[in-house]
Amino acid sequence: MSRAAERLRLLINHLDRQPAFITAAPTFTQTYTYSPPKKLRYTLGTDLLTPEQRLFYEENGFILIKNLVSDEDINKFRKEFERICRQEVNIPGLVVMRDVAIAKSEFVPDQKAVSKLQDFQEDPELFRYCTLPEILKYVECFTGPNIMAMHTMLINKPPDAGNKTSRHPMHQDLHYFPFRPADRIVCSWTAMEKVNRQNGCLVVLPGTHKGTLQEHDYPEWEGGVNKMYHGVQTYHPQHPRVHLEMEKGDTVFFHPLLIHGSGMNQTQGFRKAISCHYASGDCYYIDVKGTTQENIEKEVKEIAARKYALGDEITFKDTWAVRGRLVQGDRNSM
Ligand SMILES: O=C(O)CCC(=O)C(=O)O
Repeated sequence: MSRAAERLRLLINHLDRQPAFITAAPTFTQTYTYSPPKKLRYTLGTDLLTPEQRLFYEENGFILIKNLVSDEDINKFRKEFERICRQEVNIPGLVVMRDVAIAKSEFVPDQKAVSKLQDFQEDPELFRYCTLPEILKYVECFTGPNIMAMHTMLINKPPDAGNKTSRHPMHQDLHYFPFRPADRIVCSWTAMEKVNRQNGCLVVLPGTHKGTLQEHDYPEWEGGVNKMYHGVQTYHPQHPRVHLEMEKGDTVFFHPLLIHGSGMNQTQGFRKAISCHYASGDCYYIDVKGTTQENIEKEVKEIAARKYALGDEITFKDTWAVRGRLVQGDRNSM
Protein backbone atom coordinates (compact mmCIF):
# COMPACT_ATOMS: atom_id res chain seq x y z
CA MET A 1 0.00 0.00 0.00
CA SER A 2 1.36 3.45 -0.88
CA ARG A 3 2.23 6.10 1.72
CA ALA A 4 -0.85 8.08 0.74
CA ALA A 5 -3.02 5.04 1.34
CA GLU A 6 -1.43 4.49 4.74
CA ARG A 7 -2.20 8.08 5.62
CA LEU A 8 -5.75 7.76 4.38
CA ARG A 9 -6.18 4.64 6.45
CA LEU A 10 -4.90 6.48 9.49
CA LEU A 11 -7.17 9.41 8.82
CA ILE A 12 -10.29 7.36 8.72
CA ASN A 13 -9.30 5.87 12.00
CA HIS A 14 -8.70 2.32 10.99
CA LEU A 15 -5.41 1.64 12.65
CA ASP A 16 -6.51 1.82 16.22
CA ARG A 17 -9.56 -0.36 15.94
CA GLN A 18 -9.58 -4.06 16.32
CA PRO A 19 -10.40 -6.13 13.29
CA ALA A 20 -11.95 -8.56 15.75
CA PHE A 21 -15.54 -8.42 14.66
CA ILE A 22 -14.57 -9.20 11.11
CA THR A 23 -13.15 -12.61 11.65
CA ALA A 24 -12.47 -14.34 8.40
CA ALA A 25 -14.50 -17.50 8.62
CA PRO A 26 -12.73 -20.66 7.57
CA THR A 27 -13.21 -21.67 4.01
CA PHE A 28 -16.39 -23.59 3.43
CA THR A 29 -15.89 -27.29 3.22
CA GLN A 30 -17.74 -27.53 -0.03
CA THR A 31 -16.27 -29.82 -2.61
CA TYR A 32 -15.01 -28.04 -5.67
CA THR A 33 -15.45 -29.61 -9.05
CA TYR A 34 -11.96 -29.74 -10.48
CA SER A 35 -12.91 -29.53 -14.13
CA PRO A 36 -16.09 -27.53 -14.53
CA PRO A 37 -17.79 -27.86 -17.88
CA LYS A 38 -15.99 -25.49 -20.23
CA LYS A 39 -19.07 -23.45 -21.00
CA LEU A 40 -19.61 -22.34 -17.40
CA ARG A 41 -17.60 -19.21 -17.03
CA TYR A 42 -19.44 -17.07 -14.51
CA THR A 43 -20.13 -19.59 -11.73
CA LEU A 44 -17.90 -21.97 -9.79
CA GLY A 45 -18.69 -25.56 -9.04
CA THR A 46 -19.56 -25.60 -5.36
CA ASP A 47 -22.28 -27.95 -4.21
CA LEU A 48 -24.75 -25.17 -3.54
CA LEU A 49 -26.16 -23.99 -6.87
CA THR A 50 -28.16 -26.52 -8.82
CA PRO A 51 -27.20 -26.98 -12.49
CA GLU A 52 -30.35 -25.02 -13.38
CA GLN A 53 -29.35 -22.13 -11.10
CA ARG A 54 -25.84 -22.08 -12.55
CA LEU A 55 -27.18 -22.02 -16.09
CA PHE A 56 -29.60 -19.25 -15.17
CA TYR A 57 -26.78 -17.05 -13.86
CA GLU A 58 -24.54 -17.92 -16.80
CA GLU A 59 -27.27 -16.83 -19.22
CA ASN A 60 -28.76 -13.89 -17.33
CA GLY A 61 -26.07 -12.52 -15.01
CA PHE A 62 -28.20 -12.61 -11.86
CA ILE A 63 -29.97 -15.01 -9.55
CA LEU A 64 -32.67 -14.30 -7.01
CA ILE A 65 -32.78 -16.32 -3.80
CA LYS A 66 -36.03 -16.08 -1.89
CA ASN A 67 -36.20 -15.53 1.85
CA LEU A 68 -32.44 -15.65 2.46
CA VAL A 69 -31.96 -13.09 5.25
CA SER A 70 -34.07 -13.36 8.41
CA ASP A 71 -36.60 -10.75 9.53
CA GLU A 72 -34.71 -10.55 12.81
CA ASP A 73 -31.46 -9.49 11.12
CA ILE A 74 -33.18 -7.03 8.80
CA ASN A 75 -34.96 -5.41 11.73
CA LYS A 76 -31.60 -5.00 13.49
CA PHE A 77 -30.10 -3.35 10.36
CA ARG A 78 -33.10 -1.03 10.20
CA LYS A 79 -32.66 -0.01 13.86
CA GLU A 80 -28.96 0.70 13.29
CA PHE A 81 -29.81 2.78 10.21
CA GLU A 82 -32.24 4.83 12.31
CA ARG A 83 -29.59 5.33 15.01
CA ILE A 84 -27.18 6.65 12.38
CA CYS A 85 -29.83 9.00 10.98
CA ARG A 86 -30.48 10.36 14.49
CA GLN A 87 -26.71 10.88 14.75
CA GLU A 88 -26.48 8.73 17.86
CA VAL A 89 -23.37 7.01 16.48
CA ASN A 90 -20.39 8.28 14.60
CA ILE A 91 -19.00 5.71 12.17
CA PRO A 92 -15.52 6.38 10.71
CA GLY A 93 -15.50 6.51 6.93
CA LEU A 94 -19.29 6.35 6.61
CA VAL A 95 -20.71 8.38 3.72
CA VAL A 96 -24.23 9.73 4.23
CA MET A 97 -25.90 10.77 0.99
CA ARG A 98 -28.97 12.90 0.43
CA ASP A 99 -31.27 12.89 -2.56
CA VAL A 100 -30.53 15.88 -4.77
CA ALA A 101 -34.16 17.11 -4.49
CA ILE A 102 -34.18 16.83 -0.68
CA ALA A 103 -30.69 18.26 -0.23
CA LYS A 104 -31.77 21.40 -2.07
CA SER A 105 -34.89 21.89 0.01
CA GLU A 106 -34.91 22.95 3.63
CA PHE A 107 -33.41 20.61 6.21
CA VAL A 108 -35.53 17.53 6.84
CA PRO A 109 -34.64 15.81 10.10
CA ASP A 110 -33.77 12.13 10.58
CA GLN A 111 -34.07 9.43 7.95
CA LYS A 112 -36.10 11.52 5.52
CA ALA A 113 -32.92 13.38 4.63
CA VAL A 114 -30.84 10.27 3.98
CA SER A 115 -31.09 8.47 0.64
CA LYS A 116 -28.08 6.21 1.04
CA LEU A 117 -25.34 5.13 3.44
CA GLN A 118 -22.11 4.04 1.83
CA ASP A 119 -19.00 2.43 3.30
CA PHE A 120 -20.43 1.11 6.55
CA GLN A 121 -17.55 -1.35 6.98
CA GLU A 122 -16.70 0.19 10.38
CA ASP A 123 -20.22 -0.24 11.74
CA PRO A 124 -20.22 -3.67 13.45
CA GLU A 125 -24.00 -4.09 13.21
CA LEU A 126 -24.45 -3.15 9.54
CA PHE A 127 -21.24 -4.91 8.51
CA ARG A 128 -22.65 -8.11 9.98
CA TYR A 129 -24.75 -8.26 6.79
CA CYS A 130 -21.55 -8.78 4.75
CA THR A 131 -20.49 -11.68 6.95
CA LEU A 132 -23.79 -13.58 7.13
CA PRO A 133 -23.03 -17.25 6.36
CA GLU A 134 -26.22 -17.55 4.30
CA ILE A 135 -24.96 -14.74 2.03
CA LEU A 136 -21.32 -15.86 1.89
CA LYS A 137 -22.17 -19.40 0.84
CA TYR A 138 -23.74 -17.97 -2.32
CA VAL A 139 -21.02 -15.36 -2.83
CA GLU A 140 -18.46 -18.17 -2.83
CA CYS A 141 -20.15 -19.62 -5.94
CA PHE A 142 -19.00 -16.53 -7.86
CA THR A 143 -15.82 -15.36 -6.12
CA GLY A 144 -14.36 -18.63 -4.90
CA PRO A 145 -13.34 -19.26 -1.26
CA ASN A 146 -11.28 -16.08 -0.65
CA ILE A 147 -13.77 -13.28 -0.19
CA MET A 148 -13.31 -9.54 0.27
CA ALA A 149 -16.23 -7.21 1.07
CA MET A 150 -15.30 -4.20 -1.07
CA HIS A 151 -18.26 -1.84 -1.10
CA THR A 152 -21.25 -1.54 1.21
CA MET A 153 -24.51 0.37 0.87
CA LEU A 154 -27.83 0.79 2.61
CA ILE A 155 -30.19 2.43 0.14
CA ASN A 156 -33.17 4.35 1.52
CA LYS A 157 -34.91 5.37 -1.70
CA PRO A 158 -37.09 8.33 -0.78
CA PRO A 159 -40.58 9.08 -2.07
CA ASP A 160 -40.00 10.94 -5.33
CA ALA A 161 -40.23 14.69 -4.80
CA GLY A 162 -41.86 15.10 -8.23
CA ASN A 163 -38.80 15.50 -10.41
CA LYS A 164 -37.86 11.81 -10.83
CA THR A 165 -34.56 12.15 -8.97
CA SER A 166 -35.30 8.99 -6.98
CA ARG A 167 -34.52 6.93 -10.10
CA HIS A 168 -31.14 5.25 -10.38
CA PRO A 169 -29.87 5.39 -13.97
CA MET A 170 -29.04 2.16 -15.77
CA HIS A 171 -25.39 1.34 -15.15
CA GLN A 172 -22.76 -1.37 -14.73
CA ASP A 173 -21.14 -1.49 -11.30
CA LEU A 174 -17.76 -2.41 -12.80
CA HIS A 175 -17.51 1.23 -13.93
CA TYR A 176 -16.68 2.09 -10.30
CA PHE A 177 -14.16 -0.72 -9.68
CA PRO A 178 -10.44 -0.65 -10.54
CA PHE A 179 -10.09 -4.38 -9.91
CA ARG A 180 -10.52 -7.51 -11.97
CA PRO A 181 -11.40 -10.09 -13.14
CA ALA A 182 -15.04 -9.01 -13.40
CA ASP A 183 -16.29 -12.58 -13.26
CA ARG A 184 -14.94 -12.99 -9.71
CA ILE A 185 -16.89 -9.97 -8.44
CA VAL A 186 -20.53 -10.16 -7.34
CA CYS A 187 -23.10 -7.94 -5.68
CA SER A 188 -25.59 -9.13 -3.11
CA TRP A 189 -28.67 -6.90 -2.75
CA THR A 190 -31.25 -7.74 -0.09
CA ALA A 191 -34.72 -6.21 0.08
CA MET A 192 -35.37 -4.83 3.57
CA GLU A 193 -39.10 -4.70 2.81
CA LYS A 194 -41.39 -5.55 -0.07
CA VAL A 195 -40.03 -3.92 -3.22
CA ASN A 196 -42.08 -3.59 -6.37
CA ARG A 197 -42.54 -1.33 -9.37
CA GLN A 198 -44.41 1.22 -7.27
CA ASN A 199 -41.58 1.87 -4.83
CA GLY A 200 -38.76 1.48 -7.37
CA CYS A 201 -37.48 -2.06 -7.47
CA LEU A 202 -34.28 -3.04 -9.28
CA VAL A 203 -34.56 -3.31 -13.05
CA VAL A 204 -32.05 -5.51 -14.89
CA LEU A 205 -31.22 -6.17 -18.54
CA PRO A 206 -30.65 -9.95 -18.56
CA GLY A 207 -27.60 -11.19 -20.43
CA THR A 208 -25.79 -7.83 -20.55
CA HIS A 209 -23.07 -9.24 -18.28
CA LYS A 210 -21.74 -10.98 -21.39
CA GLY A 211 -20.91 -7.62 -22.97
CA THR A 212 -18.11 -5.19 -22.24
CA LEU A 213 -17.84 -2.22 -19.91
CA GLN A 214 -19.65 0.73 -21.49
CA GLU A 215 -18.96 4.44 -21.27
CA HIS A 216 -20.76 6.04 -18.30
CA ASP A 217 -21.55 9.62 -17.37
CA TYR A 218 -24.20 11.71 -15.61
CA PRO A 219 -27.51 11.43 -17.50
CA GLU A 220 -29.05 14.70 -18.61
CA TRP A 221 -32.11 14.63 -16.37
CA GLU A 222 -34.11 17.83 -16.00
CA GLY A 223 -34.69 17.42 -12.25
CA GLY A 224 -30.99 16.79 -11.54
CA VAL A 225 -29.03 13.63 -10.78
CA ASN A 226 -27.63 12.35 -7.49
CA LYS A 227 -23.90 12.50 -6.87
CA MET A 228 -21.98 9.59 -8.44
CA TYR A 229 -25.11 8.26 -10.17
CA HIS A 230 -23.45 7.71 -13.54
CA GLY A 231 -25.47 5.96 -16.24
CA VAL A 232 -24.68 3.97 -19.37
CA GLN A 233 -24.79 6.24 -22.36
CA THR A 234 -25.59 3.59 -24.92
CA TYR A 235 -27.82 0.63 -24.35
CA HIS A 236 -30.58 -0.56 -26.55
CA PRO A 237 -33.90 0.80 -25.21
CA GLN A 238 -35.65 -2.26 -26.69
CA HIS A 239 -33.49 -4.71 -24.68
CA PRO A 240 -35.85 -6.89 -22.58
CA ARG A 241 -36.06 -5.66 -18.98
CA VAL A 242 -36.86 -7.59 -15.84
CA HIS A 243 -38.34 -5.82 -12.82
CA LEU A 244 -37.14 -7.66 -9.73
CA GLU A 245 -40.11 -7.54 -7.39
CA MET A 246 -38.97 -8.98 -4.07
CA GLU A 247 -40.16 -9.68 -0.54
CA LYS A 248 -38.32 -8.69 2.63
CA GLY A 249 -35.22 -10.90 2.97
CA ASP A 250 -35.11 -11.95 -0.70
CA THR A 251 -31.62 -11.46 -2.12
CA VAL A 252 -30.38 -11.02 -5.66
CA PHE A 253 -26.77 -11.79 -6.61
CA PHE A 254 -25.58 -10.13 -9.80
CA HIS A 255 -22.54 -9.74 -12.04
CA PRO A 256 -20.77 -6.32 -12.14
CA LEU A 257 -21.29 -5.97 -15.90
CA LEU A 258 -25.04 -6.55 -15.67
CA ILE A 259 -26.80 -3.34 -16.74
CA HIS A 260 -29.26 -2.41 -13.99
CA GLY A 261 -30.88 0.54 -12.27
CA SER A 262 -34.04 1.28 -10.33
CA GLY A 263 -37.24 3.18 -10.96
CA MET A 264 -38.90 6.12 -9.30
CA ASN A 265 -40.40 5.63 -5.84
CA GLN A 266 -44.04 6.57 -6.41
CA THR A 267 -45.15 5.71 -2.87
CA GLN A 268 -45.00 7.77 0.31
CA GLY A 269 -42.72 5.26 2.04
CA PHE A 270 -38.94 4.84 1.89
CA ARG A 271 -37.74 1.76 0.02
CA LYS A 272 -34.84 0.14 1.86
CA ALA A 273 -32.25 -2.36 0.66
CA ILE A 274 -28.84 -3.39 1.96
CA SER A 275 -26.04 -4.52 -0.31
CA CYS A 276 -22.40 -5.48 -0.56
CA HIS A 277 -20.05 -5.91 -3.50
CA TYR A 278 -17.68 -8.79 -2.99
CA ALA A 279 -14.51 -9.63 -4.88
CA SER A 280 -12.21 -12.59 -4.72
CA GLY A 281 -9.20 -12.06 -2.46
CA ASP A 282 -7.21 -13.14 -5.55
CA CYS A 283 -8.45 -10.24 -7.70
CA TYR A 284 -5.90 -7.61 -8.72
CA TYR A 285 -5.97 -3.86 -9.21
CA ILE A 286 -5.74 -2.31 -12.67
CA ASP A 287 -4.67 1.10 -13.92
CA VAL A 288 -7.74 2.74 -15.49
CA LYS A 289 -5.74 5.41 -17.33
CA GLY A 290 -6.86 5.62 -20.94
CA THR A 291 -10.09 3.66 -20.27
CA THR A 292 -13.75 4.65 -19.92
CA GLN A 293 -13.23 4.66 -16.13
CA GLU A 294 -11.03 7.76 -16.13
CA ASN A 295 -13.99 10.04 -15.35
CA ILE A 296 -15.02 8.13 -12.24
CA GLU A 297 -11.39 7.85 -11.11
CA LYS A 298 -11.09 11.64 -11.29
CA GLU A 299 -14.32 12.20 -9.35
CA VAL A 300 -13.48 9.69 -6.63
CA LYS A 301 -9.96 11.05 -6.18
CA GLU A 302 -11.27 14.62 -5.90
CA ILE A 303 -13.81 13.61 -3.27
CA ALA A 304 -11.22 11.63 -1.26
CA ALA A 305 -8.67 14.43 -1.48
CA ARG A 306 -11.24 16.99 -0.27
CA LYS A 307 -12.63 14.81 2.49
CA TYR A 308 -9.28 13.83 3.95
CA ALA A 309 -7.31 16.95 2.98
CA LEU A 310 -4.96 14.88 0.84
CA GLY A 311 -3.29 15.98 -2.33
CA ASP A 312 -2.85 14.28 -5.65
CA GLU A 313 -0.88 11.43 -4.11
CA ILE A 314 -3.98 9.39 -3.31
CA THR A 315 -4.71 6.81 -6.00
CA PHE A 316 -8.00 5.27 -7.11
CA LYS A 317 -6.63 1.92 -5.95
CA ASP A 318 -5.87 3.33 -2.47
CA THR A 319 -9.48 4.47 -2.03
CA TRP A 320 -10.56 0.85 -2.54
CA ALA A 321 -7.73 -0.91 -0.73
CA VAL A 322 -8.47 0.90 2.55
CA ARG A 323 -12.15 0.04 2.43
CA GLY A 324 -11.90 -3.63 1.52
CA ARG A 325 -12.36 -6.14 4.36
CA LEU A 326 -11.57 -9.82 4.32
CA VAL A 327 -14.65 -11.85 5.26
CA GLN A 328 -13.53 -15.36 4.36
CA GLY A 329 -10.30 -17.15 3.44
CA ASP A 330 -7.19 -15.21 2.39
CA ARG A 331 -6.51 -11.68 1.17
CA ASN A 332 -3.93 -12.54 -1.42
CA SER A 333 -3.72 -9.54 -3.73
CA MET A 334 -6.44 -7.06 -2.78
O1 LIG B 1 -31.10 0.14 -4.88
C1 LIG B 1 -31.12 0.80 -5.90
O2 LIG B 1 -32.01 1.60 -6.12
C2 LIG B 1 -30.05 0.67 -6.95
C3 LIG B 1 -28.73 0.61 -6.32
C4 LIG B 1 -27.63 0.49 -7.31
O3 LIG B 1 -27.76 -0.08 -8.35
C5 LIG B 1 -26.34 1.08 -6.98
O4 LIG B 1 -26.26 1.86 -6.03
O5 LIG B 1 -25.36 0.78 -7.70
